[in-house]
Order: sequence, then C-alpha cells, then structure tokens
Amino acid sequence: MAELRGALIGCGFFAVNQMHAWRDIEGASIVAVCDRDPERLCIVGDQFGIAKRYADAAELFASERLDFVDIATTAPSHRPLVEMAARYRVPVICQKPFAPTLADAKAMVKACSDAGVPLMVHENFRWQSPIQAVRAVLDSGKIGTPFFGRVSFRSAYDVFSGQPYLAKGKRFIIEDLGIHSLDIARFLLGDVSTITTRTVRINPDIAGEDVATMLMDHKNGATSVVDCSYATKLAVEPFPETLIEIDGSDGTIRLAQGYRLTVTGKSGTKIIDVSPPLLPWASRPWHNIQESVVAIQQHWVDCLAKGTEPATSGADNLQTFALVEAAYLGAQSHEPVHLDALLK
Ligand code: NAD
Ligand code: 89V
Repeated sequence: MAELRGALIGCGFFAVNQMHAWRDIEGASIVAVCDRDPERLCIVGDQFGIAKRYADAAELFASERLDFVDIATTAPSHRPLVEMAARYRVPVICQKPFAPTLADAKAMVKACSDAGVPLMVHENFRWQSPIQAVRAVLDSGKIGTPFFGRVSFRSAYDVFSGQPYLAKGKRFIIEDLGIHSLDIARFLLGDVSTITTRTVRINPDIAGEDVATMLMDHKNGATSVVDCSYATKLAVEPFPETLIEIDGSDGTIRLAQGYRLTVTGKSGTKIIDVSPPLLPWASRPWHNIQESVVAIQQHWVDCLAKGTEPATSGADNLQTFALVEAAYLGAQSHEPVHLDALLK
C-alpha cells in the first residue's frame, strides 16, 4: 500500500511528540505542517525537515492532497478544524479534549459521519503499555468478574510551565487530565450510567479545580472511583503514572507506582514489571505518554488500512467527553448525574 500523506495542524508543545511518532511509524508520513504562529511553524518545520508550511489551515486543505490530517491545537479550534477536514473529505485525528462543549463534540461527530470521514480522538492514555497490560489481565479472566475499580492520578508536577494555558481556564484537572482517567475507567470497566463528583482548588495561582474525586456506576454493575490531583506532594513524584486497582470475583489487579503490576488470582500472586520502553527520542518522566503516542498513531494507520473504526473514534469519545461534562455539572450541583440524559 502507498504511504499515507498526512498534515499536522498545530505545532505546539505536544505536537513535537506526535511528529517524532509519525517518523517512527511505517505506512504514513507528514508532508505538510500548519500553525498560525510563525515561530512554532518554523521550529517544528525545521526540526522535522518539512518544507511545506502553512499559516492557515484553509490554505493547507486547498493546496495539499492529503490522506489524513492530525489536529494538535488546543480545544477552541477543534470544531472549526474538524469540520473543515470533513468538508474536504480528509480523515481526521483530533487531540483531546475533543471540544469545549459536548454540543460541539456531537456536531463534530455528525459532520464527519455525514461526510463519511473517519474521525479519531487522540485519547492516548489507554494506549500506555501498563494500562494495556491491565486490560490484558482482565481479558485473561484471571481475576474473574470485576466489581470495583480505582483509577488514580495524584501528583504535584508543574504542568503549567510546559502548558501555561492550563493555569488560565475555569476548568482544569477534569477537562485536561481527568478526561484520560475517565477514559481509562471506561476502557477497563465499560460505559457509565451515573457519576458523582467533588472538586476543589488548592493552588491559589490557577483559575480552575486541581483536585477531583469521582464515583461512577458502570452499566455492568461495577463501581469505580476516579481521583486526580495536581496538589499532592509525595516522597517520590509519580507523574505521569496512572495507578489502578481492580477487584474481581476471583482476584485483584494492582498497578502501583514504579509500573509494578501485581495480579492475584486463584493460582496465586504474580508481580510483573510493566515499565514502558524509553524510545530513542523520549525523555523521562514523559516516556510513558510518548510511547502511547506511537501506539495510538500506529492504530490510526492500521484502521485506515483495514477500514475499521478506531478504538477512540469520535463516537466512542462522546462517552468519555460526556463524563467530563457530567462531572462538572455534578461538582456544581453536588448531585449524581445520569449520562444517558446528556448523550441523547
Ligand atoms: P500549544 O498551545 O503548545 O500548541 C497549540 C498550537 O496550535 C500553537 O502553536 C498554536 O499557535 C496552534 N494553533 C491554535 N489554533 C490554530 C489554528 N486554528 N490553526 C493553526 N494553528 C493553530 O498546546 P499543547 O500543549 O501542544 O496542546 C495541544 C493539545 O494537545 C491540547 O488540546 C492539549 O490538551 C493536548 N495535549 C495532549 C496530551 C496527551 O497526552 N494526549 C498531552 C499534552 C497536551
Ligand atoms: O496529557 C495531557 O493532556 C497533559 C498532561 C499529562 C500534562 O496533563 O496535559
């Protein structure tokens, strides 16, 4: 099969990881980059040797023959850019958070579906190898039927120096980080019927909440707790590790700090090191996230080749995004929020 021709829109902080990953992936390459900021366009264009550069996405779509576009801008621009891709019939990857609102996200899914254009949300955390390892244990049946889960991300890492916009939004940790944890909970325990949320802001220098605790009823009867914090100072900083506990009818799974996976089943306990590999271009502590970028982008190329729907398609991500919206509603009302009503 001929190599897929892709373009990257948004050459900021995280896009550099996506560009490295595209270089590692067989079957696709980035032929053009776009950013409205000339400095970022120049930095990324030069670093990855991309000669075709556009300041305006409309010009990019009008000028290039593309097999896909990878949108790595922040959320406010996602809807117009995804809808533009749909108009040009170009398959599209969109970074998380999918959109500023659930209404926007639904409209983006509809635009791509009406145009017959594949749409994947770059929801990469479930692609981290330690999380995939947890999923594999569940699939093996070793712990029986899961009835409880905890997905936990607690840290005091300074995310604001790399991503200063995170300090400014009225919504912070659920929209930016909790969205990953909520998606992992769905990935491991299935879709959710009800969510109850409490939030608090500890850091006085930011606008949004930096601590969130969520209790969820999954449709299969399991209960989970998703908790995240950027105000938790620990002896050893765990960023960006997601810690997981799952209790099942026949045993338990614990993914502990240091990528230590403990599985207890009917035949005893096994402890496995599930540390992610350090790719040649990656740097600690981000290597876990960086490896997952390669995995999700490879998945996209495989899906385009086979004509299958990506695991985190736009339609799938509506379920995760609805949890974000529901969490904010519930944090305000202090009432449980039913997902079905939001997803209608
Ligand atoms: P950033 O602000 O550093 O980069 C965004 C870039 O997009 C900027 O250079 C900006 O000029 C450009 N841009 C914005 N609107 C544009 C438009 N309409 N046309 C062309 N260029 C435009 O942001 P970032 O930290 O790289 O984050 C980008 C996205 O990636 C965010 O949605 C963020 O949540 C997400 N992110 C995801 C992960 C992950 O693991 N999945 C990690 C970090 C960030
Ligand atoms: O993955 C993300 O979206 C990042 C970070 C891990 C720093 O929260 O913003």
